[in-house]
Amino acid sequence: MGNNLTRKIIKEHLISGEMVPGKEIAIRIDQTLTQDATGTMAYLQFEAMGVPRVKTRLSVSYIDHNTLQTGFENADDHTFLQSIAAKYGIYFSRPGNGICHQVHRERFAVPGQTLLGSDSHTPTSGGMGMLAIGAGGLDVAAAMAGQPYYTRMPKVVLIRLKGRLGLWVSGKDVILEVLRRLTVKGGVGKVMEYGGPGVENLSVDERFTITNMGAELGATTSIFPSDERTREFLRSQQREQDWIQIAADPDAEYDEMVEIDLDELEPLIAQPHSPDNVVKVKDIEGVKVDQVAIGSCTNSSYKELVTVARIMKGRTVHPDTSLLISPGSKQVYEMIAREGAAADLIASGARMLESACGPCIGMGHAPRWGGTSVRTFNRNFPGRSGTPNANVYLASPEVAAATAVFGVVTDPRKLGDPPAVETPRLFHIDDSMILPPSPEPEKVEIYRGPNIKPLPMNTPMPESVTAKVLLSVGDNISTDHIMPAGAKVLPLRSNIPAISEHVFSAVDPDFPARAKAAERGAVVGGENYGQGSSREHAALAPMYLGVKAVLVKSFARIHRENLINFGILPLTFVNPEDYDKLQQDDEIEVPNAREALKSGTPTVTVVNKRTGEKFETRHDLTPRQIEIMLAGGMLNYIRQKAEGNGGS
Ligand code: MIC
Ligand code: SF4
Repeated sequence: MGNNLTRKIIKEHLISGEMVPGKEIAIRIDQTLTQDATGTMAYLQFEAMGVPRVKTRLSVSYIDHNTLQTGFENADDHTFLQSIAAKYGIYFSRPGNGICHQVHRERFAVPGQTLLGSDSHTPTSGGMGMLAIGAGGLDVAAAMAGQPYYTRMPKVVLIRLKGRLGLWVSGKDVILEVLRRLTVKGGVGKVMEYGGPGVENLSVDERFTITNMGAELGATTSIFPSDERTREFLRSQQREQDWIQIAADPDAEYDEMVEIDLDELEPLIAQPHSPDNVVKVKDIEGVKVDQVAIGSCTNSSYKELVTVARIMKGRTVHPDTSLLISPGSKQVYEMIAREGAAADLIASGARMLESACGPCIGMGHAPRWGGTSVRTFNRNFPGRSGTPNANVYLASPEVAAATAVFGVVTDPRKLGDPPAVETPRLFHIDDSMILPPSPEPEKVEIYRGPNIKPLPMNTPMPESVTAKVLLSVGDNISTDHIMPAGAKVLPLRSNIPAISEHVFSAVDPDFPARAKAAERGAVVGGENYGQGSSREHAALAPMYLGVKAVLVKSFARIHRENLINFGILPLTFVNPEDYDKLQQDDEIEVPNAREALKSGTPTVTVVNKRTGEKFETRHDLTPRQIEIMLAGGMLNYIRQKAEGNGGS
């Protein structure tokens, strides 16, 4: 039996471990990317590792999230990041150059290589046959220091595509259909590998939309083969030399298979408040919409924005709606400006934003109180838009544009024939906003603004772990619930003491005070706890507040890895009913936790001291992760190892 594409790339990069689903593997990382909201922590951690220059083939630091600059903090972080990049051998994509995933796929992604990024949408580059994985900043820092990336060997799911998309149906509808069928936890522990005869009918841009939003399935990553269309794309970016053909063997084996007939898809839309709450647009037509936002790393290609411009041409945005456009990269922005499409958008009343994440992460342009926003983005978790009670829908640029015209959710098929827009044969290439690292790194001084506070450290795990239950939450809690982003909180990403005051703020504003009073806390949750962003602040800030353990029915992958990296015990209930036996303020204990972890059994017993009840939980830590937990997190573990080596 032949190999699938995922296994081929993993095999080529395997450093240790067995390629058996669920077992820990270590893979070599060729490229890394960071963005400014996770990057400051990642580089502080990289500095702490004492490595003079990155050891990857390529590392890029992007400025794209924190660009609102309502105070000095963001700009200080940008200067810090620019100096770090110059000193340590990292390319620096300046603010204004675009969103990391859009720029990376345009200028850097390479088929067959591996990419680790401190952002959960890093899998976007999988659209051209790269194995691209999102992780916490500490894992990315370790990769820059030359360490392999440790993760569990995923199962590989074949998403077999056949047929061809109809008029007004796009890549966004493909991934919304996958989400509708598999749900936001359907991809946990899996790679979604696209194949079948329908692949060649999808443009590379459509593939990027699909791999981008594969993050919403909780998947480790998503990947397409690299074929002739990939070659054309790379040629149009003047990078044909980076192309290789890479695909699954014709007789490749998969762990699971899903089949999608592209001919049968219709325009789809995800309703509030989850990306898998998907229905046909025609079934909810007429919902009044206050705001339409087009852009983000999911749907910002040249072709999409020109299509939107053609729809808006000669029309005015509906009086009850506001239209926002945030092009994903300078390349796209400059080209739609030169082509005239940007002028048509401006003439229609669209509000042109800079090339950055912007409203996608609540950096400005929050909808009105209780308002409705239709966005081409990838997430619609409660509060993420910056308005706690806004209703956010996710759809394609075509649906969004039709909605902006009529002021209500609209099926674009109503507009007649779609505009004929071609993908350019040659993009405008200008890398002048990407700064190469300094040839004289010893002369580079690192700039540190007053908002950059030292990284807090955890303490080694005590013999028995005791904690007070601070909060019990339900299923699908996202990192936007645990550690919100948005214009108020994002500037604090480099200041853990300050940002920790916002942990769970939308769920329970008293959480930080209660956690500090308890000194040792625990959080109880349902299924898929920690879905969404890769932000390690959702582990680091609770750790700072004294959280020692999180007990849930199941975890999202990146968040669980982040908890381990910062020494917080991630426990899952062996019997999910035990979830109901824990209440806020209960005192719990994991007696002899150190011994239990060292003994190698995957379970530990938890005692509820209020009721005296005992129940079993799984930690499922690998031997390496057990060492990390005992040391009180990855940085302590690395230090201990370094001291151990130094002493011997
Ligand atoms: C997001 O889309 O949630 C973000 C903001 O890009 C995050 C990263 C972050 O929180 O900084 C992500 O997806 O990982
Ligand atoms: Fe930026 Fe939104 Fe993409 Fe995250 S999902 S990288 S916030 S555009």
